[in-house]
Formats: sequence, structure tokens, C-alpha cells
Amino acid sequence: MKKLFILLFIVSVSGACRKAPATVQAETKPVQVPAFNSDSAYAYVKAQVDFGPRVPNTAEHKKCAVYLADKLRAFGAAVTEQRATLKAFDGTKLDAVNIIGVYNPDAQRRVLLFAHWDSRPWCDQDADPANHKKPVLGANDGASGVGVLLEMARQFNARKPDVGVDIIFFDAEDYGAPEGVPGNTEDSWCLGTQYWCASPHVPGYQARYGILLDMVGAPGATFYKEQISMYYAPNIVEKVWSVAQKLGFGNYFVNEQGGGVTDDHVYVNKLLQIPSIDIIHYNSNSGHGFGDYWHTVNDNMDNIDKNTLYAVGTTLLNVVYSE
Ligand code: AHN
Ligand code: ZN
Repeated sequence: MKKLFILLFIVSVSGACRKAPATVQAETKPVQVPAFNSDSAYAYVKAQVDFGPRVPNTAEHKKCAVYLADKLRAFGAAVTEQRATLKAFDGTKLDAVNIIGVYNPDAQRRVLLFAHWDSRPWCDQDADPANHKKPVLGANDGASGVGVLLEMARQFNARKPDVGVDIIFFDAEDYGAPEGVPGNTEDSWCLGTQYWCASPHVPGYQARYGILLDMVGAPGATFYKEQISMYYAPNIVEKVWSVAQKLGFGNYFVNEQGGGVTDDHVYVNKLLQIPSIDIIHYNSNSGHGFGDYWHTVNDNMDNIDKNTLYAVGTTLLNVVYSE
């Protein structure tokens, strides 16, 4: 009996000892976060824009897909190019490819990071109607999010995060029907994401949460807490915004609720139930809620600022390496 007593005492004391430092460690754990290089992110944005508009069914689009998959492979990701023929609102068959890069494939805890890589076929928000049939260059609308994720991938390769990370560049996000055109429905957007949600690269794919980057490179961009993100994933919004505040990026990550946007994260939330947020440049002063450059001929490299890329990339590296 006495022996058992001593044994129980030792077990309970050692349990207590194990617990106490673990809590302290969790609070003070010095997280080593690699530095986000905004020159490098900028170069990845420019490389995409240098192909020209990346509109599905064009040679520029095909060339850029090869570039993106090669880049992810060079940065040590296991890459899947998920090809699909997707039907646009007007019946056009789009030769689409979602480009997926995986880090730590066996990790149970996973984080999903995504952006669309295609650009819009029409500058239908341009002030000059003569530009409405021209394709968008999409420096910010498309290339910026992908550029930030490529620089993050380069850092993941240099030092593996503890969690599994899946980076997805979705295709055919921006082929949505223009206003006033038949087929103008929410589901005419985000076709690549809708396809992937129905057939993920891993059957039964799950992640703790997802983060979408959309238009994350404009000078002085403001990211408000987007409504649909707040509905499905309020704790992820708070996590990301609070990390950004702590790092001194409160001018970009504004601590206020913004509008709701139909974007790739909506489908990941609704169809796969992965709590997902959208970091998107929101501007309540414009009629449509986005930046003035949105779906115009002005979405070129002048619309990209390294400081904005830095704020977003640094925040997200801190989020991922703290998991
Ligand atoms: C709609 O206009 C319905 N969604 C905007 C999503 C988007 C377009 N993001 C970039 N381009
Ligand atoms: Zn767009």
C-alpha cells in the first residue's frame, strides 16, 4: 500500500512538473520566423505580368502555368497540376489548371493558402468603354497574391514549418459574367475553386483553416475584416488581424468590418467546410467596393507596392510559423 502511495505521488508530481513548464513555454516560445523578402515577391509578380494577361485559352496563360508549377517545384513543393475543362457563363470551354504545391504531405495539421492566378478577359470597369473588351493585366488582381505565396514557398523550402502547408493557385476565378449580361450569377466566378472543392487533389481533403489572398499589392491598400470570412471563420480573421497589428501593419489590416465579397473562399467554406478568410483590398469610397484600378487597364505594375507585399507576406509567415 505504501509503495503504491509513493508511486502515485511520483506520477502526480512528475505530471505537474511536465505541465507547468509546457504552459510557460507556450507563452514565451521564441518562434523563429524567416524574413519575407519583398524584392523577391515583387519579382514574382512582375514575372507573371511580363507574360501578358493570363486569360484562359491563351498562349500567355499556358506559359505562365508552366512558370508557376516550375517555381513551386524549385521551392521544394510536391506539385499537382489539376487540369479541367470548365464551362464559362457564355458556354466557352476553358482550358483550366489549378496549380497545387504541398509541404509536409504527411502532417495532420494543415494550413491552406490560396490565390487565383488567372486574369480577367475584360476591363469592364474601365472609365473608357473602348477598353471594356481588352483583357486585364492583373498585376494586383491575380499576380499579387500568387507573388506573395511564391515568396512564402521559397521560405518554406529554406526552413520547413511545423505544420503541413498547401498552396493553391486557382484558375478561372475572374471569368465571371459582366454586369447586365445573361448568366450573371455568383457561380459564374471562381470556377477553378468550385472544381477543386468538388474534386480535391487529396480525396477528403481537410485543413485547419484557409487564407485567400486577393489584390494584396496596391500602394496603401486597406484590408478590412470581410463579412463572409467573419461569418465562417471569425477566429481566423482575428488571429491574422491581431498578428498584423502586433507587427505594426495596422494601417493595412484595418481593425474594422468591411463588405462581403463573393470570392474563392466562399466555396472552400461552403463546399468543404474549411474555415477560410479573404484578405482583399476593400475601398468603401468606390462604387464597387474595390480599388479604382479594379478590372481596368490601370491594374499594371504601377499598382504594386513592395511595402504592401511585405506587410501581407510578413504577417502570413508569422501566422504559419506560429502554428
Ligand atoms: C465579384 O465581383 C462577384 N467578385 C469579385 C471577386 C474578384 C474578382 N476578385 C478579383 N476579381
Ligand atoms: Zn478580378
